[in-house]
Amino acid sequence: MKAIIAMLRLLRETDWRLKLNEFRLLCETVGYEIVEEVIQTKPAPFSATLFGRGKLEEIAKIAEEKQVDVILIWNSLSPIQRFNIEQTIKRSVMDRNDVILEIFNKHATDAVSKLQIELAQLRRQLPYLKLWVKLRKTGERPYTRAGGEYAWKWTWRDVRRRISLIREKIETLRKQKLQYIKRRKEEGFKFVCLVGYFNAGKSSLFNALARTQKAQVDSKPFTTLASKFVSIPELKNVLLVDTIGFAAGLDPRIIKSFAINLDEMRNADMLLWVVDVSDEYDIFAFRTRAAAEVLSELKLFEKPHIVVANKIDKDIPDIEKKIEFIGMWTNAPIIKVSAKTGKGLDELKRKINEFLLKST
Ligand SMILES: Nc1nc2c(ncn2[C@@H]2O[C@H](COP(=O)(O)OP(=O)(O)O)[C@@H](O)[C@H]2O)c(=O)[nH]1
Ligand SMILES: [Mg+2]
Repeated sequence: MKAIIAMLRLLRETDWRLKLNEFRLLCETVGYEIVEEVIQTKPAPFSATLFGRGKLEEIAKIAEEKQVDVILIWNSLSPIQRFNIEQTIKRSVMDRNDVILEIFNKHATDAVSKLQIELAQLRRQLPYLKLWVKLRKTGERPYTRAGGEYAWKWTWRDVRRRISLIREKIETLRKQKLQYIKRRKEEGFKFVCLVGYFNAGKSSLFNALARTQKAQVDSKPFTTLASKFVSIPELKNVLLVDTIGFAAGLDPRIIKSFAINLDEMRNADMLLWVVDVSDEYDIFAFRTRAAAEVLSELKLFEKPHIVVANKIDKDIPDIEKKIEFIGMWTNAPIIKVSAKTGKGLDELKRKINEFLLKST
């Protein structure tokens, strides 16, 4: 599928290049062939169309010439923006949240993840669908690839019904999961949950600490969706949890839809915040800030935690500056490790033990 990437860049935005590069990577992960990149710089977005009229027409022209299937927009779109852009460009439109959900969809193999993803998609679709019903001309259909398949045959009332059905199902599964955690805790187990940006190396650490291959490691983003639990040989009664990663600028409603994963983070006895310190400084800062903002929003910094500076087998430029940057968010100890070579893992295990002893 051919696609154009587009972004409305605000004048004050200095990290737009990082955002766009990461977005391109995510789009390519879904399988889109990017044929053109269009950027418009403005002091503020146009509220009804995001881009200016002229820019939209330019995108429409490129789409026509290059036979593009879909327009991938970095900015989060409001329902009216999506509607207007689709009407002008006559192509399906996806924003970064749609792209991430599409990646989730590709990687989801378990029922819980699938339900959570469907919930997130429907929740995003509902306001768009309401708007569409209001504005549509008879006989027309929305460009629904981005909005999801339901819009073709479902009214928003159907969607609402489906949402409450899924929510009930998730609630049941959620209770079961919480029961499981509670039971294990009563048996004396401690939960240690890996958190952090996608690709930081959470699944690799999970495998290295537990000497297993249970977690799938991949250079592609968001391979891990469903959580995995494993015990660590040297640490008695500890269950290590690998779960979904964070991304910059994710719609809070998407985060909320992953209630079961969030429960696991919230109910953990301690967290290991995994940070890839091998990234170039700008990218490191961009990703570390994004992860820290999620952790702070979810009040997870209030939990006992250790920062795991991963990938030290690689060249690490600006390490002191990076450590300082992490220190702006937390006073937690920072342990340098390599999930790949095993360096630093003994110290990490000692530290985990120390923390868990302190908290009992
Ligand atoms: N060189 C190096 N690469 C690593 C290390 N840990 C993870 N990786 C790589 O980083 C990528 C993402 O790893 P993964 O564990 O799937 O990250 P996750 O998304 O946080 O679970 C994979 O290509 C891993 O091989 C490490 O310590 N050193
Ligand atoms: Mg993973």
